[in-house]
Amino acid sequence: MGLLPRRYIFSLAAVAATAASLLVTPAAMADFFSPESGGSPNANRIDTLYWITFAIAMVIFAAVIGTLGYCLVKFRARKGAVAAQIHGNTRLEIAWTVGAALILVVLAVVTFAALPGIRDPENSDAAAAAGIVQPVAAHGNKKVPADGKALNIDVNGQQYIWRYTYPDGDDNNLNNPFSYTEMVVPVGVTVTLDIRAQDVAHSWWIPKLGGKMDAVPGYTNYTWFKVIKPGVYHGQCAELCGRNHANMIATVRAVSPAEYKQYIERLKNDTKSADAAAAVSRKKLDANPQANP
Ligand SMILES: [Cu+2]
Repeated sequence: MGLLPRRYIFSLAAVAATAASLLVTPAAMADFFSPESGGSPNANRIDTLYWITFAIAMVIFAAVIGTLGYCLVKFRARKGAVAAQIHGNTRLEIAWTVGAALILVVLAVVTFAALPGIRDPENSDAAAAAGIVQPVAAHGNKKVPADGKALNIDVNGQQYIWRYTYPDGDDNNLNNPFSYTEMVVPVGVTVTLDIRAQDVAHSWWIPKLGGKMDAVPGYTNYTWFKVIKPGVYHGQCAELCGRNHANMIATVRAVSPAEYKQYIERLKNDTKSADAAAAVSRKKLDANPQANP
């Protein structure tokens, strides 16, 4: 027999192993207590709302545990002491019912006050938006900034990759610039997303840029973000979508507005030169169907 009974050693080992598994997967720690934030105003507001709720819960937790501790000591078993037999206490019962209801009302008011700032896209920074944002129409669940302009990017989930289609100013959606896995956006510009899936349900999630949004076949869901500072923001498909779900990663790379414009130009030129090369091959093949271009 050692210092501790065997069952305690097993429980301690289990707790230590669980804690260690968090250390080798730092991403799973997120911000540990609260949702990740810092990338976009909506994510920051989600974080603030979380901390307000957490603070209220902590006050209640301290009050409950404090009362419990006080009663444990004050009313502990003593020789000859006889416990009082109590049958209800109307005043106390009304007090804790009204108290609990009041807490719910406070949480509801705070939440509903914060929701519009989380759900509704805000305006782009004027300096960043020039030559990038376009008028975007609000409809159904789709919210747009108050000035009616945004950079609207199409997000398409498929097993097991994300495809992003950028606007190019004309009505033909078939010739738009697009990229896979990494989305490039300008800082300071409000990006509205139309989120779709073409096979099974996926979920778009870049934790530092806001909440998750389901990508469901047959539906279009909408969300937004506005990146505050340049950098790479990592995310992951958040809906188990098949055997390669774990590798369905997504990143948003936020660059200066000028760099964004260059990026889109490069995508367009890449597509143009690929089309031209394909046309040359086509011509060769038409001229000599036996040749392998
Ligand atoms: Cu997926």
